[in-house]
Amino acid sequence: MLTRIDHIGIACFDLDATVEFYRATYGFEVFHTETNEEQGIREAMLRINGTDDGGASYLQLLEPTREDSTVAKWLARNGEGVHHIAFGTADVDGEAEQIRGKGIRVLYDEPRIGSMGSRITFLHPKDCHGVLTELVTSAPADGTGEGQGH
Ligand code: MC0
Repeated sequence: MLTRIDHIGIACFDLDATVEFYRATYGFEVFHTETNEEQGIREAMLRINGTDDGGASYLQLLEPTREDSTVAKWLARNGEGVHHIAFGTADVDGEAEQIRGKGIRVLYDEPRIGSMGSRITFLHPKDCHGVLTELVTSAPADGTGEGQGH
């Protein structure tokens, strides 16, 4: 079951300037930053709100770290903007399996490591009405109660 919007991924050219925009305009503060070399991005997670299940939703600001990354390619073609949405689930493996069974392309055979130690996979945007869609099981430490048994 998909239980929440985990985050909205926003591609940007200058992470620090974009973080400052969200701070100055809306008062959102950086909750976490990291670089994910496999995905070719540097990111800032802005925590937007807590949810009834103890989880949270984030804005994920993404700056590419290399020219051959998916985000760099997307920015070159589209400019800055919403890059993907991510749904939270306690069972990313099971969800991916079920969705694959519906004929939708799941991009990874096995979930990979995402932000804050989460486990993630992606669905092809061409099979999702133009939206690159991510499935996320958070690491247990983030308070969502997800990630148990992984
Ligand atoms: C590409 N397309 C998109 C899109 N990216 N459509 C909507 N949203 C996007 N973000 C469209 C293109 O416009 C093109 O359409 C078609 O898909 C093929 O795109 P391409 O770039 O030419 O082709 P590929 O196959 O090289 O790449 C597309 C693909 C790739 C979705 C497979 O971007 C991918 O593997 N993405 C998943 C990984 C990712 O995005 N990582 C960065 C975030 P036309 O009509 O021109 O054919 S990492 C992250 O977010 C982690 C850290 C986390 O959350 O924890």
